[in-house]
Amino acid sequence: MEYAYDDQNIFAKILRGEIPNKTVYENDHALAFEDITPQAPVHVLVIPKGPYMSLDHFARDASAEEHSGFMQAVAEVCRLTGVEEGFRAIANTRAHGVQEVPHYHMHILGGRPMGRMLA
Ligand code: IU
Repeated sequence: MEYAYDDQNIFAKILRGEIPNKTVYENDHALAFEDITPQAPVHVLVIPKGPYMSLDHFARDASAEEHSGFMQAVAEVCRLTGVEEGFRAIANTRAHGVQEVPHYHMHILGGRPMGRMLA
């Protein structure tokens, strides 16, 4: 499952500071920022700082420290946005998953009840 990471994708540019973002939380291995087109009162994207295109690439290739840093960012986003009543985490993946930006990102959606959704 080899892949070519496109370092000109928009999230790579955000990570390099070439494009501004509304940061919610950042650590050594992950950045969390507000989605530019929010689909819910809380809509935050959590991305790793490493060059991973999709969830399965990150799961396979990232180090323990990167995994830990990413999940710490998820936890901080949940704490900071106050989604105690629940939320939805989504990782759209490549063509069938309708992934638009080819840098792995986890959507955290909350602040209202989500609709039932499997596909
Ligand atoms: P995807 O289908 O999971 O790849 O969704 C990409 C998300 O990135 C989508 O919700 C966009 O609104 C969001 N986004 C963004 O926050 N900032 C941007 O500059 C761009 C897309 I382009």
